[in-house]
Amino acid sequence: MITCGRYIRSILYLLLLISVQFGPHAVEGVWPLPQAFTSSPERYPVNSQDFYFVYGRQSAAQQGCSVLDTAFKRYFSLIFPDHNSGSPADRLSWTIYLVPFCVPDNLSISAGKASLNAETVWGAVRGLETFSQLVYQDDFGSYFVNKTEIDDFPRFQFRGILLDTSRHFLPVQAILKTLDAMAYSKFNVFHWHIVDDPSFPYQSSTFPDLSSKGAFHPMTHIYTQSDVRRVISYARLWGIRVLPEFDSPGHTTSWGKGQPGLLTPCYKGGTPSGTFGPVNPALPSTYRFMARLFKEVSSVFPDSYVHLGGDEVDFHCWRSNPDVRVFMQKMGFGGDFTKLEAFYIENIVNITSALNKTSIVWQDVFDYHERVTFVLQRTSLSVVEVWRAGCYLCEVRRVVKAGLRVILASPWYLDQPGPTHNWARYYTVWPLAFKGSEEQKKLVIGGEVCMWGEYVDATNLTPRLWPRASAVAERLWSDEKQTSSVDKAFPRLQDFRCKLLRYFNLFYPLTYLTFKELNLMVQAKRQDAQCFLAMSAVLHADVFCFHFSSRRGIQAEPLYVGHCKHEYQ
Ligand code: CP6
Repeated sequence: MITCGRYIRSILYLLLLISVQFGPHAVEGVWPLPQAFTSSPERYPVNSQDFYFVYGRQSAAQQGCSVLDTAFKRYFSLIFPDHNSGSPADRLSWTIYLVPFCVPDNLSISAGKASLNAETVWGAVRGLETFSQLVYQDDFGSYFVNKTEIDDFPRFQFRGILLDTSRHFLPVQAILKTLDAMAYSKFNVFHWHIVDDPSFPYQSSTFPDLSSKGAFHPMTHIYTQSDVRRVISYARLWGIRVLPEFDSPGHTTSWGKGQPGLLTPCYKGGTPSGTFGPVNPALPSTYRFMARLFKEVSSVFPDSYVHLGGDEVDFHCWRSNPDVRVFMQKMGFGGDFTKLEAFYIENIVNITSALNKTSIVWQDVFDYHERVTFVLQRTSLSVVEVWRAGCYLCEVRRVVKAGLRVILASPWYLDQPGPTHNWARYYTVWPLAFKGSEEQKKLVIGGEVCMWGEYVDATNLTPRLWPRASAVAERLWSDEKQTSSVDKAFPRLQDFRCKLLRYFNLFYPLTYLTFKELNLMVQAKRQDAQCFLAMSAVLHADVFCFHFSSRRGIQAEPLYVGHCKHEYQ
């Protein structure tokens, strides 16, 4: 059996029944926009009864390639949600051959057959997504696909979404749903900010007390080892990598309960105040603990990257602690706590690189000290994630000048709702608009949507992410010149939102409301969801629905109201 390696080339044939008719240019409905395409009004009916996904004669991938076997079943159901005669599994016929030559990633649909050439199974999964978006139904429910030729590849290799499962616990189901939606927009990295100050939901096999004492609930609000495996294997089938973040030395309050002695005791007036600060960088036991934790993390999470955090370290507590100050003197750091932070991160980077992991850090680590920059360059493997507001492209430029790779997050904080944070704001970001050489620009490996969890839980995650995150997806996938106009993108995004609703196959009462219903709700001054309409020059119509969130009162969700065929099914 040939397994699905990264470099296996595959050719799939998507067999269609032929009879030529004419219909709309469906390629306009593909989101994110492919790099190159031609489409024609010539259209072919697609009938679920005689539609087959087949491995190509010369394909290196074959039945038994779990990624593509499951992708076939999944996309069959997504394309034909109403197909009910026999399970798709029974209907697929398989023909498997080896590809002896290199083919570009290409999707072509012409009379009689659609074929998809991809260099890797992941490329094939993206191509299946594109194909599924090309199929549409007419007013009578019949399926069609237009004659189309597409060559496609992503602009950036890192297209991530961060979910924060510490501020609010997100049930595994909510994560899996997000992974589905990520695949629809061709995101390929799930950055799992799994633990932080408020709670430690990761159930460590080495240190079970971390979650039994540090989670919101020791049984229900945790991710067991099998939960984590499930998320990773589910993500893999969608071609999504799972990048775990164990953020330290700050953002670790919740670790303290299950690991006494790890955090720095803060002092007030010469005596311990009873509160704790960041991880204690002055104790050898800290590094023994972190080495054991990362040893576990590196075997549980198979990705070659790990996120070490390193952001927002508050020096007050370190400064108040006499033992930390003695350590500073001993190390010759003087009163410069950035050197202490640098020393700490250097040790953690050494621990993770000994485990063959490439580390990613928040920009603070880069900013703090040249010494750290030196270490990161020496390992020459690290990536800096730029998150601070302000002149973020200035920061990107500084980082690439130092020869390090960059992930851009600053302009894409989708946890912030409100009228100013609309999709167009996220769409009109130009990640490479800084002065630099071609080589330096290549160091920008991609970007990331951050969904911090202070005001987000499973009830509002989906509407806060989609369709706004899709705007970022197009910026990270598509050619910038072809996608620079918000006005041109708007009808395509409206169309894609309808596809998302159909895909989700969920009933979101708020997203399904019509203008009339919303007006009625406003007039009725409904307490649970006071919605009002806002006309926007760019968007024609944005609807902002206000929820009472669990923490800090009212939050606004910008939604896009337009009529979707599937709305009331
Ligand atoms: N949590 C962690 C956060 C943030 C960061 N790290 C954050 C800071 C400022 C804003 C949004 C999020 N909530 N661990 C910074 C990377 Cl505006």
